[in-house]
Amino acid sequence: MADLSLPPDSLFLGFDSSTQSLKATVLDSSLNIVTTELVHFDSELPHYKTKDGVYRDPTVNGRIVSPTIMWVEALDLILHKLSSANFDFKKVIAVSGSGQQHGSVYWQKGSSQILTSLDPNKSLKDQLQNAFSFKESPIWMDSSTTVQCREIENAVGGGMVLSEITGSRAYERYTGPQIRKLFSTEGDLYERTERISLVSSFMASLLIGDYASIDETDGAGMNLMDIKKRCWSKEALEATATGLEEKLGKLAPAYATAGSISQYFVHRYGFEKNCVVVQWSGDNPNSLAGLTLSTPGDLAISLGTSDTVFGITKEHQPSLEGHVFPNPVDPGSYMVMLVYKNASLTREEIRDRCANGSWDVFNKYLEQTQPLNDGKLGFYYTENEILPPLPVGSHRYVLDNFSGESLEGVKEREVKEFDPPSEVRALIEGQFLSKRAHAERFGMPSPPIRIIATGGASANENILNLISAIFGCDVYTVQRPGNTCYIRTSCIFLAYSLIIGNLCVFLCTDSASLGAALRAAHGWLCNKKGTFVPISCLYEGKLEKTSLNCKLKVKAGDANVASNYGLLMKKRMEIEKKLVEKLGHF
Ligand code: XUL
Repeated sequence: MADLSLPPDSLFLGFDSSTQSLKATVLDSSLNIVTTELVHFDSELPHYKTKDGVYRDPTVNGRIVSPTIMWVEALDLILHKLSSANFDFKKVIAVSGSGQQHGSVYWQKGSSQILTSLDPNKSLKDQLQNAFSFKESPIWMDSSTTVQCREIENAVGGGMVLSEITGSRAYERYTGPQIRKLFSTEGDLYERTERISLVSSFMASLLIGDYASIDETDGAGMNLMDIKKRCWSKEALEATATGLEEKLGKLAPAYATAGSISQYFVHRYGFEKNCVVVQWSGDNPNSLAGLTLSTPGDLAISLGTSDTVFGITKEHQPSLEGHVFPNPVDPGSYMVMLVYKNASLTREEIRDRCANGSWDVFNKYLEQTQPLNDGKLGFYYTENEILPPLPVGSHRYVLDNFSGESLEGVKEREVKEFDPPSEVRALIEGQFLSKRAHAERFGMPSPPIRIIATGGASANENILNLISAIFGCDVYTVQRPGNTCYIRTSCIFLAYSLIIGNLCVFLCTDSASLGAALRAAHGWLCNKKGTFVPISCLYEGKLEKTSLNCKLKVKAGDANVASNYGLLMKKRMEIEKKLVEKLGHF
């Protein structure tokens, strides 16, 4: 039998370059977490003056960007922090990572030269300061490209045709519409761009000291790639900008090796020169890997700066809602996904406004109030939402005559406010009713066999109880050794946490950096074998002994409650439809 084992004593490093932070997770060869690290942008790199890791442009509706050089500085800082903690870089035989999806980086002509000759005695920031034609990277929160979306869809024959070709209709945050906007409005800077990277391939480029390919999974988040053939689509490229194919470079499978780690990291941090960098991919695809999602009946819900719902399917069925990507760890299947922009930042806004800024009070309100919230339904958007496409605003309704048994004679009445406990429940019930409704509409399993919850809010048992009640299935979370890791209080913004002295106990729920570390091991193995090997070879028969193991947290509750929620969901979708008809284009 072929030897598919990982070398004992070797380590695998996974990053997650996300909206608010850069995280790192290290796995050993038994796939157990040995260390984690984090750089929080707002608090640890305050000179960029970001809020939540981004700039919200007050002069252009929906324009949201991040300073590209901040991500560069964060990479040196996180490695410096690991080095100060005596982390042994020599043992790392493979590195990979996750990037927030869709965000793009614009390398100025001549930058490849800088990248290939980085000096380990100077910081990355000092050397790459002038490497970008656009200094601010458009990111996934941006919603300023509605015009470009319609132009691209019209040019290829409509939204459904684009979805058939690329896996999604045109979305404002997708990289193609973002590129089209820069091409149309700042043509000279576009001309001066020699390479366009995604956040994922950008970070991989820093590590290999050369332009890394875009991986086929994250590439599907651009409205530019032919999802079946896994190459750039001529029609989509032509509809977007001229000279684009050359600026995008080649595509590569997620399990491929991008290159060896550059001399910069060998000399500055002590990596071995033959340490390989496996293609980085998007944060959601890496979470799918980290949650070891492999059964089509399983659904994952990730609760973070964005909330996402995703699962696996064998077929690509084009739709005007949701997204399809190639599965990053199985070339024979696809990943399907829904994305919500109003997620943890909206939960925090309501916690601050209604619960004195305290998660304890927030949780008490969830415990005090009854399922179905006496027919109170709320829609809360602190950012322009993706799903449904509604602008910033709140809408509250009371359903008169609603008992949960039938919708006959039930009428909605709009109200201005709810009492604080009802507001908290309306927010959380609303977020998960919407997820259930859209997941059902998109053809995801209903009810799912099980839900695996991840991300900061999956540490909140009240929220897990509500997920199980609304979806009517068991809810699992990802288990960690001891379920905690210790990091400095600067991370406090990022998860439900408990302060002990000057440390906080942080529930390690970042499946994106964990998935990246796992993919580093997978890519290393594929590289060693010279061919693709199924990722399950790494953990088959021993999953419960690894940090990848999922744990049952809440058993499926009363089926009647889930069915009552089904009625509330139906009513919510009727109201949502009316709201979209009235306000739906921003
Ligand atoms: C996915 C999406 C977000 C970002 C967040 O389509 O836009 O989930 O990936 O990092």
